[in-house]
Amino acid sequence: ARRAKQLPKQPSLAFCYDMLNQVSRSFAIVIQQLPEQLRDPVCIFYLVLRALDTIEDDMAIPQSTKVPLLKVFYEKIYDRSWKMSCGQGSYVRLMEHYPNVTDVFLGLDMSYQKVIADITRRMGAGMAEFIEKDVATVADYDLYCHYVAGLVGIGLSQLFASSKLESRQFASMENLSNHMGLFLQKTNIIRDYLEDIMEEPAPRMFWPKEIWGKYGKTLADFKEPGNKAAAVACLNHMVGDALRHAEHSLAYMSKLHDRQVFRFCAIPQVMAIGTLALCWNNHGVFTGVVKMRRGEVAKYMLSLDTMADLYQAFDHFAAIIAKRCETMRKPSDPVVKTTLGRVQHV
Ligand code: PS7
Ligand code: MN
Ligand code: MN
Ligand code: MN
Ligand code: MN
Ligand code: MN
Repeated sequence: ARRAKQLPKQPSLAFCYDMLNQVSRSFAIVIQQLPEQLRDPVCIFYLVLRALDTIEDDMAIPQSTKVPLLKVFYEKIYDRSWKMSCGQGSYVRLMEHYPNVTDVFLGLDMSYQKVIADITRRMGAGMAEFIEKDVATVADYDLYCHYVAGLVGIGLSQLFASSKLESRQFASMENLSNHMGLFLQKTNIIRDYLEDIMEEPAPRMFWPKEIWGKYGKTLADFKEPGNKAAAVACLNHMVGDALRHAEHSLAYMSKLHDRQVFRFCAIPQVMAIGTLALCWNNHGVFTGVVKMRRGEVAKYMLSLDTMADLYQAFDHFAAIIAKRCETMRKPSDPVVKTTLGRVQHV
């Protein structure tokens, strides 16, 4: 024990937190605020899924290699020698030095390892399914988002229950957990329109044709200056759809007991509704990056501790959306009307 104390912090663990800070500013902050028993498991869960997503996103990997790899990746997370060169930016280093993630993963409690491996298996299989098919219907859209984000919510709930910090019911709250993930993921998909359509060598789009088909002939048309009105109408339909999940995410968070776990869950959800409020009726989504101001994000990071704080934040952004619905040229438009109904409901 004396020797262990004198040694530097486990180098693989240092690598993992260093990586987390490089790849995600916002998750890095909320993960590091978690209670100690959940911090490393959630950090590793994040990095394992990031690695899986790096494979999914890398268009240089031929489909014939990628599909089987996505399906077996959950086995590689136990293999101390597994690594790969792929991805871009900081993800290259994550993949090259992946054995550091494996080292920390293999030191986690078995119950945590099982949850992480099971979710990774299901996500990889789902990603593989959507490599071979497009997101066409709203049902496809919900299913793709279930695979890449709803499952994260389901896995996190299982980790919360395993840690005993939250009640056992979290392990079986799949429906509400799924809504938590869908709310975040749909916000990311809406906001990333331009980034994803400009993707080289080919765009990767997740907006369902069942929605955009009502407004245009192709998704790429929406960024053309001549199609502003249709683009914004489509965007509003997408934002209205994402807001379906808000009331369920509030119901989920009302069941949490631990203050730090609550903050971990609530901060990203508030950023999501804040981002949706910014996106509503905002043509900027088609020309650049729409992002909440740093100061506004910081304000919520500092003071989101109770359900009352959370309702206040949701009300604030819902009211912004409602007000902008009411001042639109056609507030009687069905998309505007349903959205208004949804934000008045939260
Ligand atoms: C709290 C019950 C384990 C914390 C957190 C890496 C972010 C990458 O970034 O468009 O535009 O390139 O390719 C529910 C996170 C859902 C998932 C999905 C909340 C792991 C996160 C791998 C549930 C996050 C949804 C984005 C798949 O696709 O991304 C509670 C922790 C949460 C990771 C996210 C990410 C997909 C994604 P980008 P893409
Ligand atoms: Mn990605
Ligand atoms: Mn992806
Ligand atoms: Mn994205
Ligand atoms: Mn992005
Ligand atoms: Mn992306």
